[in-house]
Amino acid sequence: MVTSDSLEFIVQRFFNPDDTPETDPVGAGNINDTFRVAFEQAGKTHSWLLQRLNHQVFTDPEAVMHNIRLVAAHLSRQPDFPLAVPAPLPGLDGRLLQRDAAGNYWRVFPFFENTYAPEQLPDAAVAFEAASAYGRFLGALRDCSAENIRETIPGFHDTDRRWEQFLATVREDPAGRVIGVSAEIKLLHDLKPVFDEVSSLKRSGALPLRVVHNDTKAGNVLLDTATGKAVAVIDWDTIMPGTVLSDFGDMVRSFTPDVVEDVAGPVHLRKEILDALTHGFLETTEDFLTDTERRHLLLGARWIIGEQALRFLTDYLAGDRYYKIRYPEHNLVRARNQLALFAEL
Ligand code: GN1
Ligand code: MG
Repeated sequence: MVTSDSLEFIVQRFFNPDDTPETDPVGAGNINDTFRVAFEQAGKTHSWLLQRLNHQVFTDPEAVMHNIRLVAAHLSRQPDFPLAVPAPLPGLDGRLLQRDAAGNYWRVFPFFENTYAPEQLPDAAVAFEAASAYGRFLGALRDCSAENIRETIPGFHDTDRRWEQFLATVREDPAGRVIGVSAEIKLLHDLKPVFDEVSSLKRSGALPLRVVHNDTKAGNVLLDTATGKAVAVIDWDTIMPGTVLSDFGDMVRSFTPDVVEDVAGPVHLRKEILDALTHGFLETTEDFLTDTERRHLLLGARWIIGEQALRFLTDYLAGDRYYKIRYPEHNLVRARNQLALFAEL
């Protein structure tokens, strides 16, 4: 966790405040640590989002900020882009990343007041609005050249590679957990043909390489609390060259279940939410998606739900090294939920 000394030091680096501002943890991210920093000035509160970047996961923090800066500039050049751009705030020395004594990397973003992230079982209207926002976001990136964007996590959606890592972890069984999850391991083997189908589609060159978000979960879009309208797409760390199939897939994965990702099921897929996502996404992407992309959106959902089951189970077997966990079987529960959702889809 983060010490209050370190937090205070970093706040100085960005704001040099006279008084110590209030800092509270916010959000439900599985990788980074996020805080709201609130300043009182003349009876008014001004808030910012302060975040510690997990540099075990993002081993090249400068590459992450390079991408974010580039994408922010790209979107800001488009007067009709309908969403807010969460451009990072430089520290007092002009750098976007500040390091504390322990070697952690910190950055600051705008805090959007009166918004919420629809993580708690969103209804169809919310799903439609969120999918439209993600669609517009991707549309605004359609002419952003993939060559200038760095790979912040190499092989992030290289499922063949993740499959090899899974097999190796099962073989080595470092936490002695394989014996308890043979049913789940078998289910992953059963869904392997979906991974193969995606891999061969990618290899065939039939899918355009685009700059995509890669983490389009329900927690990464902010909606206005009063009007329900989308305000911003956030969490840009995984923006990388890839395919829209995974962005649509991650929406289906995170919006459609009737139980949140972290709570033990039974999980069911809500068909009306799938329909709403599909409508919202197709409506805002019709002018640039290719036929091949459109026809394979559901394959994208099966892929990403399966891949996420693979990732969660691999991490459980590895002894919980990647995702933050809040209880001992957390990763296993997460993996089971994805497997159940896959079966329903
Ligand atoms: C992680 O940090 P967060 O919660 O936005 C993960 C995503 C997973 C997601 C599952 C860099 O996202 O890929 O889909 O958890 N991010 C990274 O909830 O691995
Ligand atoms: Mg993320």
